Amino acid sequence: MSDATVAHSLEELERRLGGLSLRGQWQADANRPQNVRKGSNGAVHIEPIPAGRAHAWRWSDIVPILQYACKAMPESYTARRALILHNPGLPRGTTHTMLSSIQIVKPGEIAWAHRHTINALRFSIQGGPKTYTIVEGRKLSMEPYDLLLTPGWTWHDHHNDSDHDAIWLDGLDVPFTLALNQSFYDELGEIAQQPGPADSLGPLMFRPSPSQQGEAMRPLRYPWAETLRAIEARGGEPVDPLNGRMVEFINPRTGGSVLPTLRCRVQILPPGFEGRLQRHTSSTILFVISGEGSVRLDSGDIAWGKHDTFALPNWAQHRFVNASKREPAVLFTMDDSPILFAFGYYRSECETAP
Ligand code: 1HN
Repeated sequence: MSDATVAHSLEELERRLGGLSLRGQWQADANRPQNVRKGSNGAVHIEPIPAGRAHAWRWSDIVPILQYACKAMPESYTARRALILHNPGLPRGTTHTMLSSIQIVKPGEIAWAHRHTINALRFSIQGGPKTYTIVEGRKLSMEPYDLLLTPGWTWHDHHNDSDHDAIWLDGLDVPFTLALNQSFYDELGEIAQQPGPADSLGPLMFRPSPSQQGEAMRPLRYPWAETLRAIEARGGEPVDPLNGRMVEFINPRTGGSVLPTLRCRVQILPPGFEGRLQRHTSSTILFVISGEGSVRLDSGDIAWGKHDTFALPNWAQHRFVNASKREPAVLFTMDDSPILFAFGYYRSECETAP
């Protein structure tokens, strides 16, 4: 019997494709979760389902478990004593692109020197002039609410020469870098780098990694005192109905985000603020510096207070609310929008004015 006389079925086609390491476009990702909507003319419209869950990690839960971790794991230099804020709706990470952890370094401890292609930052919570990170030989002190950068492939080790526990929020592009399969990691082989003098944007004492020559001349520490000054200088500007007031940390060399993958900002919600409903394709991790409020989502309200951290998935509808009529709420935020801007993926929507 010639092939032309045999019935041609889709089932048989797909079976044959499979045997040839081929796949029909119509078969691709058929089981992938996504929002599919049909227009009145039957046309199909697809958009993402938010990746992972909106979730808050309470400072009141974090502090005792950090103390427990110090007892259960006495030396921080065997590894980073960092508790990862694991999104309950994801296989890894705090959002699908970013990972945050809360790290504690006890008095006298050193978290030893390493480097990785993963971009990282720290937002200091508890620290002082004797708590510092050495990044490419530059000694960066960690006072409360200072922002410190360890751009990809820069050596970094953390030190606590004070007599108080040092605690900070880490922020890294771990899930994004792993998804691209670009994770390289080196240990220095010594506990710490030889530091230069305290960082003042002065001459660099440690020879930078070749790929980081350009990073040598940029600030890697954004002291809170200066951030506060920038916030105060912007105090008279109109309040954005979505986000309140936003002050962005920028890389002065490029005018862009502080890290190639992560944008950092401080968000101020004035007393009584109730933001418009909005969503965007970037995901965000927010840390509460001061104040109390909530983020209202389709799934309900998530309340937050001082030093809580929360994750906001991409494309999740939300509005920001400051619960206080008297005090502003001040949040440190990091998001993955630079990745989306770079490739033209960034989109946002908001409720129009009432
Ligand atoms: C890391 O290198 C640090 O250097 C902190 O302090 C947290 C979480 C995942 C992967 C690497 C650090 C981290 C991390």
